[in-house]
Amino acid sequence: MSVRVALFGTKFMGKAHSQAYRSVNMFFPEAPRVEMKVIVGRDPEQTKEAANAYGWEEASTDWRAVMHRKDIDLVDICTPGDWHDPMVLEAAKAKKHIVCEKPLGNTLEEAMRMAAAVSEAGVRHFLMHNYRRVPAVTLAKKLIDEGRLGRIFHFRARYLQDWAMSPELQMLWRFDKNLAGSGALGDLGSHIIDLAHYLCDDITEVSSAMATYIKERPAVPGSEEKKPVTVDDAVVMCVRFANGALGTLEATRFALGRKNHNAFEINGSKGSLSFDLENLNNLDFLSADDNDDVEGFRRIIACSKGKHPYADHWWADGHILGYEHSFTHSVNDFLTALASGGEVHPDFEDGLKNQKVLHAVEKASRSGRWEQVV
Ligand code: SOE
Repeated sequence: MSVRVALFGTKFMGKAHSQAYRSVNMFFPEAPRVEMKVIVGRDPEQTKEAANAYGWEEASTDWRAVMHRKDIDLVDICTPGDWHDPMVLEAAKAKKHIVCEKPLGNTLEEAMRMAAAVSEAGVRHFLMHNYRRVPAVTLAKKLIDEGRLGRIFHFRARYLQDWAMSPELQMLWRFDKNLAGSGALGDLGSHIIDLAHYLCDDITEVSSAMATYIKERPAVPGSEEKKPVTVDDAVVMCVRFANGALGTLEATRFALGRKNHNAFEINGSKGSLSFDLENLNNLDFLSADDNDDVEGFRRIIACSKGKHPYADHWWADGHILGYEHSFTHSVNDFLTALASGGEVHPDFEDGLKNQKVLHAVEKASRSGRWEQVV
């Protein structure tokens, strides 16, 4: 089986997804073959350059026409958030399968509309929360499912970056609520909410505080003209899970020195797990089954063949994987499910569930009270 793909968006995520399709063809021979048909962008020259550099057969600036092409099976949406809703609706109308960047929508209403559209169209859908498929994180999920942590009491996660701290940094789409939906919350918080859902349970109730530290930014680099920032720079959340666990989640673009620090710790009755993307091949695991005199966190290097998720497809044992592999694994699992008809997550239903949490977090930050996730 081969799958003919069109990808929308030429920037960071467009590049990350493009390399994933190429790597699947190279390293995952059991997956359907990917035909990288066309990449779509706004600027004709930049899009042509991206097509050449990333390995797409063609470049186009006509997103709507590409959605309806007969020689496309799957569309991959890597655009800013405000394009997700119109593109997903059009893709569903054209009966294309869809991969979409996170968070699903800019608002709960959009996410509901998109989830309904794909379900009515009967197309397959996948949301790119790539961190589920860092092998150490997939291994964490396996250990939890096997009961190695026992009953989970705590899930705590933090996703820290620092790229927005300079007041000289100009207004970007990421600072505009109409274009991005929210700031650190949707961009980074949605990832750790997804991990919380994946590794712990559904979040049922939230309290939160959000802050915007830089309230206006130069309209263009170096300009005196300022534009208002309409999203959060940072958010902290306290959450309750359906299984009774308590959680704390923090997402910020103002953690000086932190570039992409995405970390969690989970504590259960029989074990604890700790992960940090800055050492993404490692999973720290403590087991209450160990003798007291050797109790402590052990460091698992999660890339040995026959033992660890996805390792069979890569290099020799312990030869270490990176950020980009998480996209390759995600794309592989989605394509494989497409071929087999099997389940694959996170899909748009998971994205909608995530969006309900994002919505409740904003509501709780305004009300100063605990809010139900509904
Ligand atoms: C923001 O800096 C960003 O690129 C997010 O948009 C991604 O989702 C995250 O994985 C890395 O950081």
